[in-house]
Amino acid sequence: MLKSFKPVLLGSVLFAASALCAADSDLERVMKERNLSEKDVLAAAKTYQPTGRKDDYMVFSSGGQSGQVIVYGVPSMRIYKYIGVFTPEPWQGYGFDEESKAVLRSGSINGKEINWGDTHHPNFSEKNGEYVGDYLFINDKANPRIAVINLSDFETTQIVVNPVIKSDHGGSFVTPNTEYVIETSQYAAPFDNDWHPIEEYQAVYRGAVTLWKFDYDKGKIDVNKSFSLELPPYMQDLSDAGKGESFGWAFTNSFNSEMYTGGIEKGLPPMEAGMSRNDTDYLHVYNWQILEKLAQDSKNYKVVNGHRIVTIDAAVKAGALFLIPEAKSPHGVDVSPDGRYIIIGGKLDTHASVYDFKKIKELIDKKEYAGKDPYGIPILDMQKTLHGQAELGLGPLHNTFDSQDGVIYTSLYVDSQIVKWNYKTLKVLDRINVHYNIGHLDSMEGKSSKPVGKYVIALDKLSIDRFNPIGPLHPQNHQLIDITGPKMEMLYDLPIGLGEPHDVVSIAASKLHTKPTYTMGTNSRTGKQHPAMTLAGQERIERDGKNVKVYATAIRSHINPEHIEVNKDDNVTIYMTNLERAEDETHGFTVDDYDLHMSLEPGKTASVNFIADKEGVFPFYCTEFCSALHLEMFGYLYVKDPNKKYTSAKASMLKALSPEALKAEYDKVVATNKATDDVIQSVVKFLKEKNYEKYPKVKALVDDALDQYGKIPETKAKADAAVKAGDMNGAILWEGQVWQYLVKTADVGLRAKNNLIRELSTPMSEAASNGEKAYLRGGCNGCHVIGQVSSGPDLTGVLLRHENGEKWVADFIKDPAKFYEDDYVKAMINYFNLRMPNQHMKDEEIKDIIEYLKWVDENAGLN
Ligand code: CUK
Ligand code: CUA
Repeated sequence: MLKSFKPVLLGSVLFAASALCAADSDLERVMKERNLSEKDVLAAAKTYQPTGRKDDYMVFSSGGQSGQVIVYGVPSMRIYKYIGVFTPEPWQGYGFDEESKAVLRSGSINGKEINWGDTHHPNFSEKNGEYVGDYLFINDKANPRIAVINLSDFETTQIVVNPVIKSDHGGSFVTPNTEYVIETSQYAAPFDNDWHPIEEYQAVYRGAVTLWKFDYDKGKIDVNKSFSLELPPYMQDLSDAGKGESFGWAFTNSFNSEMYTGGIEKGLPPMEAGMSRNDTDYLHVYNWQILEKLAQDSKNYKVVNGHRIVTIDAAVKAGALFLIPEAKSPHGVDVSPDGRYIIIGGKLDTHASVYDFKKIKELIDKKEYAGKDPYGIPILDMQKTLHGQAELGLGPLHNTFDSQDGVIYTSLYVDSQIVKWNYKTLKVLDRINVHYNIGHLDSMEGKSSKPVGKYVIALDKLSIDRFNPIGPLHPQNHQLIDITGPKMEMLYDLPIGLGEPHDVVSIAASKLHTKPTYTMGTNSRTGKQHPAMTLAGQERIERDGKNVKVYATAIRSHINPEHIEVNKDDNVTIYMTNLERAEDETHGFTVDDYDLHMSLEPGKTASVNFIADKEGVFPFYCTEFCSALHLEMFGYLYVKDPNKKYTSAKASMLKALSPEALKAEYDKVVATNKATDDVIQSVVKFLKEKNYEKYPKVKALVDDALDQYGKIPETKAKADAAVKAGDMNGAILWEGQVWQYLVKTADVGLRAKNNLIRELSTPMSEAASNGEKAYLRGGCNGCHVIGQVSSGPDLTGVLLRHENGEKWVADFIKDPAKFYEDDYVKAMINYFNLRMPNQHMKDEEIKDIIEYLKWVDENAGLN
């Protein structure tokens, strides 16, 4: 097996240039030890991201019963974030600070707080049916709601509650220019909130599709401009918006054309039997552009709970609503990228049905109907609208598309397979087993009007035997499949340890434009400046009767104020602004025992509010390990009962230091500060000489460093004043604070310097870059550290050290043993007590390494 392995690897990207004996044998050994086949290693090579390498696609997965959204990368399948959406998420402070609570609580239903959600279908904002990485929408099936997530910071900014339906499933689907977000009911129920017995099912219970109007510039659903369309109680299911040819239309499945109502407890056959009795159910076809107009005239709609519902009658009269029979109890409905075909998974049928919108439109235009349903909705003939059916296997559920014309992938729930087929020719092309019981699937940007394909992700419901056991509740399994070849290839299993995701959407990473930090004082949930933004020097505590407002700041590494004193039962609000401007310098904030938390990314202002109903002393602290003095970043909340008498204990137990000892300590701090400042000055000199202002990223870091540095004079003055006043204790503490600022300045300053060096170094030629790779592959860096003497000599300037240096170095690498008796080399061997080994480099590699060393020399001045 290993024999045949070599040529495969030689041809592969990973090892193309290598072919070093050492590398091959290491690889073979690891493969043997870990029992990996060639295919495994190839799959690893297709998914592995070396440290620092970023993913090509970002995947947004519904979090199922966790009520959140899970974000991971492709091809690495590394998880990046869990976005709090319908459920509190403490890390982000979601549901624990006031700003996010305002969002979460706007999802309360009829006054009841809802703290969980069943998220099913995420979707991106679209332009011309193509994904735009500005917003993500997701539905909550259990408590019919839609959430808006702003993709500039991956935060949930809005939740709207559906005023008329009681559960949803066909959401959140987006029309091609994000005009509307579609939400369709699942289980029919009365629109109003009154009691209606099941006998009134056909008369009063209803389904509906709600068209939520999206205001793109505001990034918000406009509730007042949104409306619904009344539908019969057929148990509507998944939906999709038309595009291209079918622009303006939308399609929704259903599974209870029987209008069966169950009653197992009364001895009646269960729902599942009654609702799968008919051979066909109904595909709902409706035109949102016509409905939009109908919703402007009150004779076309009724108002329930303050929301407009266009009636079935009005829609039918205006030619905006039709039904087409579809094979019984279908599930997924997906419109092809060009909008011409509508593909429906059979679920209880082994077929997928392909409807041709052209044919549908013709029948509509000719008003050629096969009949009417009991609600007067015209029915179009199934056979006359079908392009055809393809026999795929057991339990076809969902579809996703490829970049190749006509190619579609369909999940088979019962067969645990993905079928690749062509919806135009109706031919099956390939199938692959997945593990197990797949629901949705998604190719890259697979449901947009321009699918990329490349990979398919299979969302498997079951994962038995795939992963280490973690108890009876198993993770879901998201499998990554390579679809670039004629045969699908399994690459990777990702256990999802948070809820049962139903669907994912994926987008090219380059289409996401996230902000690195917030503009100072931003309320991240509104995107606007927070009215309580507090800048350095504005920290204060304001009291108005029982209301206490604390305007606080956080910056490495202190919270200001550090002591907050309130009375029992005061209504306390702490507004906090993170004054940091550097990326990734997040602070968190909590008050012990009060069930509060906020996450403060750089520039953010957030707040916590609580009734100080418990007397005592409560530490508050920064919850992110933000600096070497993070543990010191804390303070105390004192809650005092104003009606109680307290006895005081002895104030201090420490003996005072002698004046000499104090002086010695003071001198030591001052000397340390001087030394630290020297380091800073050398960095500053380097930065200035190299015109750091020209590089925005470096400039941001330097600005941040100077922020810290700028606080020194004021602090130093306090130290000097303390010396003058004879308060050596105070002087030592203030000088200590000066040191804090110096250290933070140095920390950020050095980061700026490293950044600048990267900016300034001349770009590597291809040869030099290959040379660096060969250098690293050969393990040269094990002994030689560039810019530094290590267990071998520094190679900076090595080409200049010898006459005819390039040739000398090349010969030396080729056959070091030849030089062992050479005077210079002998001296080196003695000094380092090591001999340069023969790394069996090929001539081409040696040539490249020389190029690399030239590049090192060119940039030597930057160290
Ligand atoms: S649904 Cu769950 S597998 Cu909500 Cu799209 Cu089909
Ligand atoms: Cu700020 Cu830890």
